[in-house]
Amino acid sequence: MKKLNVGMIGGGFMGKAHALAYAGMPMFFWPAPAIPHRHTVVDVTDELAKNAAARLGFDNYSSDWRAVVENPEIDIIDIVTPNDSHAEIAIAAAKAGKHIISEKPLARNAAEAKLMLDAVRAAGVKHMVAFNYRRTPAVALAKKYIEEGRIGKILNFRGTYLQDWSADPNSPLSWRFQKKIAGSGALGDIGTHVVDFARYLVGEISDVMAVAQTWIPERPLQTGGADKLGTVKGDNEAPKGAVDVDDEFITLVKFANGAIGSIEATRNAWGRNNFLTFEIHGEKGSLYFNYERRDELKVSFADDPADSRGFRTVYTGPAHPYGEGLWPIPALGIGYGETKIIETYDFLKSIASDTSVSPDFADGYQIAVIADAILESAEKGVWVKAAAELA
Ligand code: NAI
Ligand code: SOE
Repeated sequence: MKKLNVGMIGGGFMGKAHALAYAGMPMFFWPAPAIPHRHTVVDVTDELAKNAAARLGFDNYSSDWRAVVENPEIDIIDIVTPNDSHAEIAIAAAKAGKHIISEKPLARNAAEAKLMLDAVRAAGVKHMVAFNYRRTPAVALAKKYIEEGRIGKILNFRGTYLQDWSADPNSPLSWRFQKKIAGSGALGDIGTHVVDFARYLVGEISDVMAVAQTWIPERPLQTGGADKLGTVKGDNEAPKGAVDVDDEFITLVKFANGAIGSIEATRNAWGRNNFLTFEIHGEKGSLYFNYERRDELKVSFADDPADSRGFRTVYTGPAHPYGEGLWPIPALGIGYGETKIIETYDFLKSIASDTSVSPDFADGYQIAVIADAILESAEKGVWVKAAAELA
């Protein structure tokens, strides 16, 4: 079985999730399309990188991502750094002929994302952007029902992503609150996951009409380091820095196929944790998903008997997408790790079988175009077109 050497750039939250997926994928999906080998992990200092290698099971470590990108032993570059370095690393990796998986959002804006797309296309390498939530089996099941026509023509998509880790003003000014690093706030960080759902399940978004707000304009400074997502508080007496990204946005959307809908995201909604939801209404039925109950897809079909009409719950398991590799009884529990394991499986399958995989950098670019359009609409108070030229 082919072994593919991974060079992973970044050893924080996503470094942990991706390393777990490299270790776990062949245990779930056997025969594996290829065996991912944790070759080298990179972080900003040798000390951090050495620590990451020990924790995450990599053979080697480095503080020089350029050297790792150029290393002929490496087959895959995995980008799990904050958003400002995705483009530079991906473009260098493409030039070096490496297959690339990059965390979301693909880049800070559409212009950067386009350069990344051009680079992977010119190099002919495989590329994927890590919108892993669409690989939750219940979400893939919704896609299957839609493709089978079970809910008919789609009329409406209503999507939310609500968290509360930044609602406390003492959650420090990590990279996620700085435009020069993150590109945007709740929009790029979590709203783009909902945009991915909308495009995956309904179709291309053509127009947006948005509002956006920054609720907490300054936060205690944090110098460098991984984002602890509000679990380590800043010092209220410490110097503060300005937040220059959105804390919250809401947008109306029009789809190219005529459907309409809304998308909203905030990290300031006390009581909400990973409240990533969609409700889709079609001419023949409705579907509802909430990641906080990710084993469940709620379904209601128009031809259900009148005396039992209403949402019922399908618990995902062996009969459903990816069921052949996951746990043998429905509702044993799909976790965040499993979504990353499935993502890794599909990415390695695309490399081993020389086929494309979705979402790829073209999807990441179109999502960046939509995100830019949402910001423009919020600023100008007008509808904005959101379609990229993808010739
Ligand atoms: P984090 O702050 O936990 O970790 C980032 C790591 O990258 C740190 O160890 C940092 O020292 C290192 N780093 C920064 N610049 C570097 C460079 N130039 N070279 C090497 N290492 C560098 O960040 P987290 O949460 O892991 O986020 C990373 C990326 O993953 C972001 O793009 C984020 O949007 C995305 N993400 C995606 C999630 C998903 O569900 N798909 C969940 C969380 C984050
Ligand atoms: C923080 O809001 C975060 O870690 C995002 O960066 C991820 O994309 C999301 O999946 C979980 O929350």
